[in-house]
Amino acid sequence: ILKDTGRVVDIHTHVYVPSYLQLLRERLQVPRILPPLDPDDEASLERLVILPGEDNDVTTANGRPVTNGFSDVGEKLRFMDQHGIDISVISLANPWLDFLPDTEATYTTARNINCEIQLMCDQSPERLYSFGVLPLVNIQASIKEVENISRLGSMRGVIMGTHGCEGRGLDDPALVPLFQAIADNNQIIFLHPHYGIPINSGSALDTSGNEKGHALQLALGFPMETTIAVTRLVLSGIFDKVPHLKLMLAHSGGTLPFLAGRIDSCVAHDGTIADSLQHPPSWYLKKMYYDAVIYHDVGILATARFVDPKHIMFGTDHPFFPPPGDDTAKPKRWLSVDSNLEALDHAALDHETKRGILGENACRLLNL
Ligand code: 5CU
Repeated sequence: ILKDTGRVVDIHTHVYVPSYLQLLRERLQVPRILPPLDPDDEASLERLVILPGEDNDVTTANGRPVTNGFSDVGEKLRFMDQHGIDISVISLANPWLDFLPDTEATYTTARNINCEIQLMCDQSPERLYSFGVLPLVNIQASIKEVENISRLGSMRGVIMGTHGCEGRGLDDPALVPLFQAIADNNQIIFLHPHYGIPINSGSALDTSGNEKGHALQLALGFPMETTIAVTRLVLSGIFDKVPHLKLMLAHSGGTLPFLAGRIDSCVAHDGTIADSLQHPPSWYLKKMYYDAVIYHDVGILATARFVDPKHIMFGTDHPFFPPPGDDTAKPKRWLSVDSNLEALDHAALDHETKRGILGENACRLLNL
């Protein structure tokens, strides 16, 4: 689609290491893995049910098939070859370890998963890098894990959701020492949604439980979750306390590039909040990094007009969103990848800028 692109880097691409899949298989509550729908059919795959409330809606209760792409590094490399991707920065997919209790076993689980991810990357060290995972239920254990991650050669930072420690969110003051440790270790946080927006079940604004499949939750709930969590984080003043904290936001920052002006304006009209910050909210938002997983040239362009386009990086969200339809009739290329490539191709940006988004920006930022 795009010619003469230089290195292509996928910074939004997930894995579930085998031990994590096993952990989900042993669970009776979401997040969990269900057995294949048709146990007599060898081609029938296990089902991943992870989103809150997904099991209560007839259109989502069967989750999504657990394809090889979730855990097989060979499959990841085949997918990369198929789509001309030179380097992938892999990360555990949601909901990470958010649902585990505060025990030594949880800290060990984080350590083991990071070790498994590093071993995956060791199979193709020129092509695979990674983000580690933290046992966020315990902040001291997470700080220790950040130090461990610094010793793992493929790792460039950590992936986390919006849950924080025991669901208190990212603006929980108790997280400040963890953010400080992440920044001091020169790691970046890849912030990714999972929960959607908290609305009482049955509300007209629910994005899940409405018998409309996953579309509303993934297309709207996820980006609004990111938008709210990051705005709260900015308003907490964390970037005045830890100015060198680096964040990379999934899905082009949810709706932040579009809403930044409104956030600035509302804060400017509230003296107490405005005085608690050294800069307007958009000043901090412009320092962040954004993926390009937005599937439309208008979304790419809005992001590129809001932040320095050097802060934007290509991603695929593999192995989620495989080609729709019958497995046997799978097209060679994935629609989800090509729609993001086409969006970039069609965006009114110059060639150097597109080249940067496709790979060079990630190489520079993450030292790949
Ligand atoms: O299909 C889905 O539910 C997802 C998900 O959970 N996480 C993600 O990154 N993409 C799609």
